[in-house]
Amino acid sequence: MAHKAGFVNIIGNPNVGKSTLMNAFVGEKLSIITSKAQTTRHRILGIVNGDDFQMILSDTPGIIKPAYELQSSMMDFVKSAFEDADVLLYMVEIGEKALKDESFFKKIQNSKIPVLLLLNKIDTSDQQILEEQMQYWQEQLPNAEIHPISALENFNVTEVFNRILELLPEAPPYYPKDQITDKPERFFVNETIREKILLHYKKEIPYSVEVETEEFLEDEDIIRIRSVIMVERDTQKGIIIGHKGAAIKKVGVEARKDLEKFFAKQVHIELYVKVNKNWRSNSQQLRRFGYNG
Ligand SMILES: Nc1nc2c(ncn2[C@@H]2O[C@H](COP(=O)(O)OP(=O)(O)OP(=O)(O)O)[C@@H](O)[C@H]2O)c(=O)[nH]1
Ligand SMILES: [Mg+2]
Repeated sequence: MAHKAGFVNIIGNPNVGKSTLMNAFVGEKLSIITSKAQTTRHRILGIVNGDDFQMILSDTPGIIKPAYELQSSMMDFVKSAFEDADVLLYMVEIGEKALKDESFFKKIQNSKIPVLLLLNKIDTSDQQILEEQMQYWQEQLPNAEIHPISALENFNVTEVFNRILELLPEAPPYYPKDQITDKPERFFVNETIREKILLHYKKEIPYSVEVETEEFLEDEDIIRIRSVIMVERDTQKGIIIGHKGAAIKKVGVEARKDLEKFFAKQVHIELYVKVNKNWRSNSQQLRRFGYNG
């Protein structure tokens, strides 16, 4: 049988469940997930390999109207995902209307490649609402094939996966068959720490934070990590650290637990906080952190 391979790019509004779905397909927690919008900031590849196929999924940031340079870079990742897709997965959640950014929506409507509209979170809905929603989206996007799913509860996920396989073009693999992502180990350390910050801090704090791992030393039975939590202003530094260091300690403990699972090895993490004034609007800093800038 001929080998199939292609890029399957997941796009949609913030918080609809894009990262949850990619992790479900890959079977690994490659992307962090929280109930806050703009959890994902990068384009992250998740590669599913089979004997006769390679499905290269892309998780992308939720589509927003950018207000500062970091967000513009995030939207550049989304744009790039339109450019190389062989199959587009447009994810919406129950109850939502069209994309906040109309130009992106037009691109989906005029797409020349197959579009699967994934109506997610149907576990929160009933049959009548579901039917109304299916009809609504069919009218909005007559070119799309609609699949109701629950990425969280794994409902219809395998069926969608098999449908994507059918749509993949014949091609040789793009990546080595034992590779499951394009991102280095340090990226997952940074993201895991950022996830704990999204979970434990309020308001603008998570959005003002970037994490950089300065040291990643792997021994036979332990990985020693030192990471910097970067904030935009002095006042935020104190908030991250918390009373007697309790808040940052909690971040470290929880991140360590996740990373021990991820790397299947004992992990030691040292965290500290640095002020990097207005890094979100500084193209040089953004490039350093892996954004196009
Ligand atoms: N009830 C329900 N919740 C879901 C489902 N899929 C995802 N969620 C929840 O929705 C929230 C957002 O999920 P994410 O996967 O982070 O969403 P995202 O689209 O990647 O979000 P951004 O990266 O911010 O754009 C999390 O709290 C998930 O647990 C689902 O099928 N049902
Ligand atoms: Mg995400």
